[in-house]
Amino acid sequence: MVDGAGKPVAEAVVSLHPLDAPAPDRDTQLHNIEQQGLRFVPHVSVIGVGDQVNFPNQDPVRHHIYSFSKPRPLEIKLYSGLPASPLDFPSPGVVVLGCNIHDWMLGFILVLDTPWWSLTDGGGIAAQSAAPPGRYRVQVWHSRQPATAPPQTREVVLPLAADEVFTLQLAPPPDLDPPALGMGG
Ligand SMILES: [Cu+2]
Repeated sequence: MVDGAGKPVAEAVVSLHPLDAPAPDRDTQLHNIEQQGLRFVPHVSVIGVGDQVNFPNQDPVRHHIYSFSKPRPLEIKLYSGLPASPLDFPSPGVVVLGCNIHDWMLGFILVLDTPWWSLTDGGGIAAQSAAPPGRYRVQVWHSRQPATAPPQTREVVLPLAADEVFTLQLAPPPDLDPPALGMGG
């Protein structure tokens, strides 16, 4: 995985979607996305279709989190502590999280309909050895892809005859730091 300048891209999510057979069944899981230090932790979560997510608020202030994303619009109005129940994510896609109170808060949930995915490392490399031989759609997604850019996809046959190279155009890193307090003026 490289960027426009040919440099390795870390933390891209590479997933394999089988074309010849349905993806295997898997047990659904419960995930946590905390609000901690006025941020979403983790900043990026990868979950499976049908999984559930809890949004525990660890901060001493209330948050009001929302998403307008098509796969899973959501809103949890001003709350402290643990919301009454986790939310389910029945459709694949990218869910962008925000907070009505704290404009800089930004988080992502990538919902995948396959168990075969991995993250690129510091060298831009992702390896996947669990998927059986066959035809797959490879999907590549990164949280810094421009919001309007869909994940990149390509069809491949496993086992690969040669490494596949993807080039991603990425936006600059967002500023996730809460504004400095007491610096008014
Ligand atoms: Cu907030």
